[in-house]
Amino acid sequence: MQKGKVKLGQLDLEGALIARDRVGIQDFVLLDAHNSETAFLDNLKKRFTEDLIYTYIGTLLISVNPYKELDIYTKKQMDLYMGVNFFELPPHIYALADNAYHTMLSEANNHFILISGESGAGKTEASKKILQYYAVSCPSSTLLDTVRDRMLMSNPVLEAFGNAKTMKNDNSSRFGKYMDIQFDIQGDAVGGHILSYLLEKSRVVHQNHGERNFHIFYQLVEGGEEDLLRQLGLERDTKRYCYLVQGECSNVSSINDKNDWKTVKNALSVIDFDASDTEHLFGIISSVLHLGNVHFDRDTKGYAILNSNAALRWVSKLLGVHVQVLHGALTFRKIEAKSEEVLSPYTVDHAIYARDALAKAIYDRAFTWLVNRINESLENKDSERKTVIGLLDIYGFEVFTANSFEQFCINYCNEKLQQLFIQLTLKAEQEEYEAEGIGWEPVQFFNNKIICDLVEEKHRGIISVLDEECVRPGDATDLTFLEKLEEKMGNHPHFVTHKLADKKTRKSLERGDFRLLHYAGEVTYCVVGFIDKNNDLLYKNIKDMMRLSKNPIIQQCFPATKAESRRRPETVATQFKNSLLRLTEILTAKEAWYVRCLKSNDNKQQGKFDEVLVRHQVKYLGLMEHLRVRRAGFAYRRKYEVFLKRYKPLCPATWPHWRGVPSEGVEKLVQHLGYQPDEYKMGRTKIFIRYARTLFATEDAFEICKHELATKLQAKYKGYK
Ligand code: AOV
Ligand code: MG
Repeated sequence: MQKGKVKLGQLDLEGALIARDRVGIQDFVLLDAHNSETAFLDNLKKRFTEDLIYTYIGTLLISVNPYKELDIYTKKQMDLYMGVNFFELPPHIYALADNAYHTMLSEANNHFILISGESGAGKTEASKKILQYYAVSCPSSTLLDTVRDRMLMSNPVLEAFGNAKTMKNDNSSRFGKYMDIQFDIQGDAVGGHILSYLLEKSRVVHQNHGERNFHIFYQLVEGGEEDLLRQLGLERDTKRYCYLVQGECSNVSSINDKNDWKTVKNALSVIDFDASDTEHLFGIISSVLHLGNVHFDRDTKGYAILNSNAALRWVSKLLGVHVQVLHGALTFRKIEAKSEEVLSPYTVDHAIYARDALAKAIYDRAFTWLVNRINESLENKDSERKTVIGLLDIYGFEVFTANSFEQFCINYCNEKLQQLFIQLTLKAEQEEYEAEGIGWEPVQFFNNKIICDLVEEKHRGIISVLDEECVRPGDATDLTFLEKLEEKMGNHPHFVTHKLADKKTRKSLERGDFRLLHYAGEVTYCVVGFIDKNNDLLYKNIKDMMRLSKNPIIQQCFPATKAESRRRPETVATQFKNSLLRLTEILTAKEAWYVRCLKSNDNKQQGKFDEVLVRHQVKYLGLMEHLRVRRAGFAYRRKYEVFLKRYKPLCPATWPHWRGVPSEGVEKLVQHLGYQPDEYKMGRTKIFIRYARTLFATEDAFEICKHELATKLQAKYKGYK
């Protein structure tokens, strides 16, 4: 649609909207057989085969992972989508980004883009595309170029430290990320802020077969300069490091660690890391590798003694702690009894446990430090009013052969986001029609609140039961935790254990497992390690040692506290639950946009559309229900006052002033504009407009009218100059 050519009363922009040829329909709202799942899938598949990976449901964007580079993310494409209405061009992630941006500017409010989908579906790629679009397309000034570069460069850095190869995805996010991009009133990107969520730190010391540790370790060992490796005591051979070999796949064909190292080094310099920061950061990364090579033997009494000193010396040097103190902390536990301290020697298993706990703590805290450091470099200190677009990219739903506490947290997080989606689209939308007195046939949907409650409910949910076992003195173990679960939630329709397995899912279950029937599918969790990972305790002498470290980053990661607080720290699951609650609050205060990513197949194979897999995702993501609500519902709604205030120049009866009741003014206005009866409904406080195109056409008319008014005014006042 060309601007300026709109004729009011002829609002149907057929040519641009309905392209029904071989490329399928670009907005499901226009699909004839809108109730048929098969027609829905056919359309997705048809488009996917033509490399058209994006399709709309109204303003929601569906993206199907093509597993190949497409030529649709060029600067030329970005320019094409800039400032253009949603439905004028083929669906694109840029269109969504651009519309969020322009709505933010014109309404001066905050927005967020929720990117969801299971592991490997394309969330991280989508979030990068959006960020690139803002960085490249928003108005620019040299001063702000640094901020943009830093925002872009924060990505490779965080991915290096927070992503890893899993069985599902060669570049899987192992932390959750929410990033605010701040804009000033002119629309310039002026700053950013990142919140990170629960890093999967167990990966530092253990990887399942076919998986890797975090990318940065391999990048450093493969790509690090000779001098640097010498300084860090590293050899250029990932196989020499116990923490890197368990998955037996240090080389991955899709990953070039050497090149990635260069990218990360360059990115670090852009986000303002100086030589000393870099030296200390990589000192820490290397200390973890050396720590993994510290081994223990058994002495005659069965206690742990150090096998060799070489690795230990490097750890001591790089962390800036005394080698004797380190030795002590890894082989003895300090127990405080009344006024004296007693040293109790570790068994080999215990020593390994202490070593691994230290490695995880170091890496996890260094990661948090890194996020804070990036935030400092993105901070905009200017107090001028800013609006934001938040980008949410978390770890997707995942099911492995063995699932533990980490998957439990990740999948719980996905339940929460699905719940938010339901709340904001299916539920709130339908409730609003009711409240506004708009006639409405309710659309049924599966509400996963029941599963969220099962996990998080106070005093009754799985997290509560786990926390109780974690503080119970005496003989609490992973198995007693499982027993408590059986006792408390045995009857819950989404919870299954060994005893109940056959009745509910007809699939047998190991004794130490429990199964949750998640919105996205069944997951069997092994309880081993739940108590320990949830407690996440670090022995006191290890903490004391780290506080005396000479490495300035470690000093910030293990700050000296005056007196160790008597209060028990919150458990990992509870902290995570609370951080998700805060995230929900942050998001619900903003206007939402959705990108739903679908995985095309399980083999990362390009061009393959696995119908069964895609159908399953379409189902559990609630896309059909969303479409039903969208089709029967209204694309836009505005309070009468707001609508009238903006569009009143378009009608002689309302311009320049409408003195009557706002709803009557709106009625006059839309009749003058030629809205057809099926295009809108009048609610109690708002006008509801069925199709986005109606509003867009009105908006275009408004632009023309504004222009005409301005010209008239100019002509009128010319004489006064
Ligand atoms: P995820 O973020 O959703 O998974 P990614 O965004 O990392 O998934 O995508 C996985 C892989 O799919 C990428 O590394 C690309 O190879 C490919 N891919 C995804 N989107 C596109 C695209 N638009 N064009 C081309 N290739 C793409 V996870 O973080 O595991 O939940 O936890
Ligand atoms: Mg990801």
